[in-house]
Amino acid sequence: MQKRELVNEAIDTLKLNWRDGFTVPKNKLYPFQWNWDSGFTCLGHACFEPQWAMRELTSLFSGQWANGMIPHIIFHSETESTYFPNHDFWQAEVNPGAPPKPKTSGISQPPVHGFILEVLFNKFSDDPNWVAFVKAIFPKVLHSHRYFYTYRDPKSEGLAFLYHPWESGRDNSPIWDESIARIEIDKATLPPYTRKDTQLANQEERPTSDQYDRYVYLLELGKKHQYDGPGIFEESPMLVQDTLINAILIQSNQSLIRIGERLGLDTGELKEWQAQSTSAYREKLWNEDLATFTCYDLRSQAQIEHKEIGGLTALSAEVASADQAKKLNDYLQNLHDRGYYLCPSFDVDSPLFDSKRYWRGPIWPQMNWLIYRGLKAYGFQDTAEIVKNDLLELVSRLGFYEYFEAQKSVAAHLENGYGGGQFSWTSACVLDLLMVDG
Ligand code: 2M8
Repeated sequence: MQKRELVNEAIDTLKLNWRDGFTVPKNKLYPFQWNWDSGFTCLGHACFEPQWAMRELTSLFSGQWANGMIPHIIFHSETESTYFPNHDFWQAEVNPGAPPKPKTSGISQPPVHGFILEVLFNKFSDDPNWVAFVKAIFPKVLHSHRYFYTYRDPKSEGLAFLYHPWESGRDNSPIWDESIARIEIDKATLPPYTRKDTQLANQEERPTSDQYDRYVYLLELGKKHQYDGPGIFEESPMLVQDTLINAILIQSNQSLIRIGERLGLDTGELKEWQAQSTSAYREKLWNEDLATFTCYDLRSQAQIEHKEIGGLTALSAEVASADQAKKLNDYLQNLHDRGYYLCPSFDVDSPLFDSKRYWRGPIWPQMNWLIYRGLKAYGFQDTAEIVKNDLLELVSRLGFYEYFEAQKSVAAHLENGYGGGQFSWTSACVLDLLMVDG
């Protein structure tokens, strides 16, 4: 596909997934508004219908809880029935601070909205409507960061924990295997449920049914503690300081600090969080032997020793030191030399690598967008171009899919990507890369 065709198809896909106020990631497979998907989707709106970006964020923040949390799903429709778990399974009303409407889930996702807001603000800062919008939403984004520091960092380390794989955005990554293996599944007490995803996407590309049982167990655990109670920290078998969530938090803190300084808003709290988070991230999560950043398991009190995509987001957050960044760049160059598309979501040399199954190996478009920008920020222009061009090649050859095969030799024989087609964040990131970066 030529550039013009790619641009047109990306715009058509975003229009197709637009629901008069917000965007679904993919019709039927993901029929509601998702937290970090919405952030990336704004990048696409900004290229052809900037008003939609304002409406997208306004819709998302209409689901914000009193404690500051932006839920990972906003169920704008209560009748849509192609997704599990729906709002009635989450029962967010167990927490008195959840809004009565729209209905929401009870956990969050990587807080991308601070840095997305900065991208939008940089683009439209001459427009008084945008300045007013940024000023109005700034305290809400700030409050969503406060949620992580208040409820997810009980020892005030500057690193937020997660207790459900869905919060990480990388649902079935092998990095969670050990944590979720600690769960003892008792079918007699697990509430009955029916998955919908495997009716809409290839079963071999989705998480397994055993993993779903564990996702439901952790959802029930959260519900039991009103989704923000201290019992979660005490009881959850999964308790991890994640590389991705914390890198995104740091990246968004920095964006909010810059926005706040330009607009004369108070950034004191942000600066305190930021100072603590950046040094904790660099020291506690770096693994010298693996030459990457790793998640930290608060239950076993040890790093989760795997190379995976979350560690690379230290580049986009610009939290890596020059030496750490060079090692991450070498890692990517090596994968490129060995015939992989950049950036595989998991260590290709691990027996746990699966180039087809969801977050256990495939290429994810929004991750390439982040890592591309991170590499550029550190001056690794060549690798940045590979990361960008690999994504554009995959999309133009295989379509606007949710994720893609990582091995070039395998992808050469494929006619499509993996998961859902006509995917929103794929369209938005491609549009931004083509229209903004040329
Ligand atoms: C995937 O996760 C959802 C649960 O949130 C699912 O599998 O049902 C992940 O890829 C996640 O990162 C993404 O936000 C979501 C919607 O695209 O799908």
